[in-house]
Amino acid sequence: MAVLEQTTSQKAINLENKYGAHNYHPLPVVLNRGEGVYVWDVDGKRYYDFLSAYSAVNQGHCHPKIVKALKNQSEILALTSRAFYNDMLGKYEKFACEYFGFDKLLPMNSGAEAVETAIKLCRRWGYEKKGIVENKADIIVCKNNFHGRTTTIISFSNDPIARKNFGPFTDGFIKIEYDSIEALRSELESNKNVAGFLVEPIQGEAGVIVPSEGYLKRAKALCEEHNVLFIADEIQTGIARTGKLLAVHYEGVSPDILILGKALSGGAYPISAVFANDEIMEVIQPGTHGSTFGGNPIAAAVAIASLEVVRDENLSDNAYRLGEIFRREINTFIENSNLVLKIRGKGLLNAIVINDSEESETAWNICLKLIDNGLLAKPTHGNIIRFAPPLVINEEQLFECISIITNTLREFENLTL
Ligand code: IF1
Repeated sequence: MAVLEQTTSQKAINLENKYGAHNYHPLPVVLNRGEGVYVWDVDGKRYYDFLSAYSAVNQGHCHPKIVKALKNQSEILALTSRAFYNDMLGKYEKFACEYFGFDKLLPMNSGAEAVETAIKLCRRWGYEKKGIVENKADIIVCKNNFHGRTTTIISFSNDPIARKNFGPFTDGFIKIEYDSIEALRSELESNKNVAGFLVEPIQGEAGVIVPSEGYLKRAKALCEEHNVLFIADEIQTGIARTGKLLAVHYEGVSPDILILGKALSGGAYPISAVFANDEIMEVIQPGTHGSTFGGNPIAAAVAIASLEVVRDENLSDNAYRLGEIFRREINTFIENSNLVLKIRGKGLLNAIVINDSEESETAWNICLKLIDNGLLAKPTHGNIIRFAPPLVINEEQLFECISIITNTLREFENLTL
């Protein structure tokens, strides 16, 4: 290729750099096609996708059933707004409520919107049902949480990069240590204005932090004891990703409020939802909340198809079984490694911890080498790499990816750390 001719990749990167806000630092790969567990770059190179758009593409890229639902509905009726009824929303609400075991859902679009919705729902319940003095409600959250990027949500983040120069922030949130029942008990016993406890069943962005066995069950019991809503943010861990339909199901926990997003659409369309039973959801009355696109006919059709795929293709069982294999094989590698300290996760939501500082470039450099070797993954911190393929991956493909990952890691083993 002529030296002066910019590659298609370079042109695409230059366009984004020139015309797009620089709110991300993507890995240097330009994708133009996705199918199942694979994506291709503009030069025709194929990769295994081990990020799955942060667990939005659990059903695999461009799943034919989901694409068909998207195309069909978009040619019939795309958007009515909620000023009118439509023939798809009620069907979806019934299907999804029975699927997850709740009386009602409130349909939104992005994950952060659903988290904001859950916060409003919890606060209003606190005032109107629990009797907290208005504007005094507190919601307990965990340190190192990630629940989205709106101003209210970053108000309770402790990530300085996500917060700096975005103030002033929203009051009414109390941060406690994650995975600490004592910290939760202490706050609940001393503070009668707590309306809810918002928690990720596994902290994704923090580095796939899996809490102690029994943490979620005991936290739910404490919330019940203190008349506080247990709010599960399953936007990343939900919909079969961890080997159960919901990560809270490992401990038999039924949240008072369930927040879903991402794989509710299989990556085809922004769809999120907040689930609750009537005694909570009934505090929402006409005019108290809404969204132009929330609950639109395309979202309804796509979400039904996406959830049917999870059920019909047994994606939870597949994620559970292949996750066990993945962690077993990587742990075997770790036994003889100075580079990798541990692997942690459930189902097909896993991460390895590199024996280097959070500020190091090691994880990034490993991901660059993984790109050369045909697999896409991204560090979640300087020393942690998340591995989360689409849940439709089969055993043969998983073993090929395990080879790619371990062979790539070996190239970094002899570096002085
Ligand atoms: C980014 C990671 C970050 C989430 C949980 C709510 C949301 C997310 C548990 C908000 C979104 C995405 C956002 C994306 C990168 C990714 C992410 F954890 F998955 F890796 F950022 F922490 N609750 N997570 O994971 O949903 O509004 O994005 O639809 O913002 O960089 P959203």
